[in-house]
Amino acid sequence: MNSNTANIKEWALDFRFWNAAPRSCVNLTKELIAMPRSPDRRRFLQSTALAGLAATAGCLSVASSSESSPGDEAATANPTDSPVAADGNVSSDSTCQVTDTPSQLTPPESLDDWLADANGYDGEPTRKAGSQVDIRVGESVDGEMAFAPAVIEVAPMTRVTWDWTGHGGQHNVVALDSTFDSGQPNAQAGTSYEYIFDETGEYPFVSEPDLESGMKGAVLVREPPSTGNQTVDMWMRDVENFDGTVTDRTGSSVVTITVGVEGNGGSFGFAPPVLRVTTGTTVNFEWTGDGGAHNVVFENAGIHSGEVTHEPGIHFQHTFEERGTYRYTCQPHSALGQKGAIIVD
Ligand SMILES: [Cu+2]
Repeated sequence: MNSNTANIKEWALDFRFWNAAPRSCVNLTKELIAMPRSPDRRRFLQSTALAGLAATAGCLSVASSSESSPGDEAATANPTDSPVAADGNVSSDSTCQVTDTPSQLTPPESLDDWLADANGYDGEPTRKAGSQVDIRVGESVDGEMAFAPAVIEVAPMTRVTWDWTGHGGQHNVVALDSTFDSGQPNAQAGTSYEYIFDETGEYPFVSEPDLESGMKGAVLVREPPSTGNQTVDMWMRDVENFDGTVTDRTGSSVVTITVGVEGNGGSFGFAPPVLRVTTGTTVNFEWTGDGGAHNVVFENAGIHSGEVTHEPGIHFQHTFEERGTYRYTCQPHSALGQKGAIIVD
C-alpha cells in the first residue's frame, strides 16, 4: 500500500469516527463531508462537475451537472492519486478525539434486529429478479424518510441503482461494511449511485445524515431459487413470485392455475408458478381480472389461450398427455416476469 492509499484509508477512518461523534462535532463534520475520505469520495467530488458519469460499479452521477465532458475521466480516476488537498488539517483538531467511541458504521450482529426499525420495511425483503434494480432514496413512509424498497433480495451480478428523489434533505448510501459508498450526502433529485453485486452476502446500508432516524436498508444477495430442475430454474430466474417451490399436484385430475395474482410489480403472476402434475391432468387457467389483459402461451408445445383478456374466469384449459417440462408466459407481461412452468411426470 502506498502512502496515498494509506492517507485515503485514514480519511475514511477519520470520517467514520467523526461522523459517529457527539453533537459538538457537527460543524467539524460538515467541513469533513466536503473532503475526500475514500477513492469513491474522490470520484464523487470529480463527478460533480461532469455529466453522464460512466456506468460502472460504484459510480455516482449528479443530475445538476452543468458541463458536458465525458464521464470516463472521473470513472477511471486513479484511486491512488493524491487526495484533494484539505484546507485545514482537521485530524489535528482535538475536540472530537474521543478515541474509544466505536464507529456506528459496523455490520450488525443480527441483521433482523438491526432492520427492525428500518423505515418502510415490513420484515419481508422484496425479491427482485431482474438484472437491474432501482431503489428510491428519500421516500416518505409514515412521515419518515425511507429507502424504497428498503430491503431487497437479488441474485449475484445484479446492478442496483439508488435514485435520489430530492425529498427529505441530504442523503447518501453507505454500506456498513464499506463495500459501497455514494460519497457526500446530497439532496439533488436525479442523482443516482449504482453498484453491481457480484458476490452473495448481506449488505446493510444507511443514509448517514439519517442514521438515527431509521433511514436504512439492506441488499441481500442470494443465489436464485432452485427447484433442482435446470430448465425450470433458468426459465423462472426473473420471476419474482417464484421462490423455488414446486407445487406437487401429482395424482389430481384437475388443477387450477390462477392468472393475474400479485407479483412482478403488479398483478402479473401465475399461481402456483411451478406445478408438478401427472399425465392426463387437466389444468384450468382462471383469470382474476386483475393486472390488465393476460394470455397464456406455451414456449415449447404450440399450446396457447389465444387473445388476451382481462375478464375474470376460466378462459383456457389444457390436458397434458405427454411427460415433459412445459414453460409458459403471458405475452403482454413476459418482460415483467409473468411466467410459469408445469412439470408433467
Ligand atoms: Cu399478463
